[in-house]
Amino acid sequence: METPMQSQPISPSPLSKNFVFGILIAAVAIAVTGLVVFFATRDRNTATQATAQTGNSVVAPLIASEKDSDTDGLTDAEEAKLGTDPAKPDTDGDRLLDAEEVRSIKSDPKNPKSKDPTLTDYEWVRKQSR
Ligand SMILES: [Ca+2]
Ligand SMILES: [Ca+2]
Repeated sequence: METPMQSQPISPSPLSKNFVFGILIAAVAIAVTGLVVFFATRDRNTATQATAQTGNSVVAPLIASEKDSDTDGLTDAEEAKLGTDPAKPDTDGDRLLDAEEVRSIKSDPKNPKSKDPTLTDYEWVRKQSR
C-alpha cells in the first residue's frame, strides 16, 4: 500500500506580498505628505492675509476680493468676472471644479458640454486621459 505524499501547501511568496504592501505604504505616505504641504501652504497664506489686514484699512478691500467662498480655487472676484457662481464650486454641474475648467482644462465653467456637444466636459477629460 502506498502512503500519500505529503504535499506542501503552495503559499504566495512572502517577499512579493511585502513588496506590494511596501508600495502601498509608500503611496499613502506620498499622498499624506502632499495633503499636509497643501494645507500648510494654505494656512500660511491665510495668516499672511490676516497680518496684512491688521491696522491697514486700505488693504481690506483687496483681501475681501481674494475671498473664495466656495473654495473651488477661483476667488469671488474672479467668479464675478467669469460669471460663475461664487457659492458653487462646480457652476455647471459637470463634476469639474470651476478653477480646473478655467485654469487647466480650458473649458467653459458655465457650459457642461463645452468641449464636445455629445460629452460632458468631465467625460471629455476622461476620454483624453485614456
Ligand atoms: Ca470660488
Ligand atoms: Ca464645472
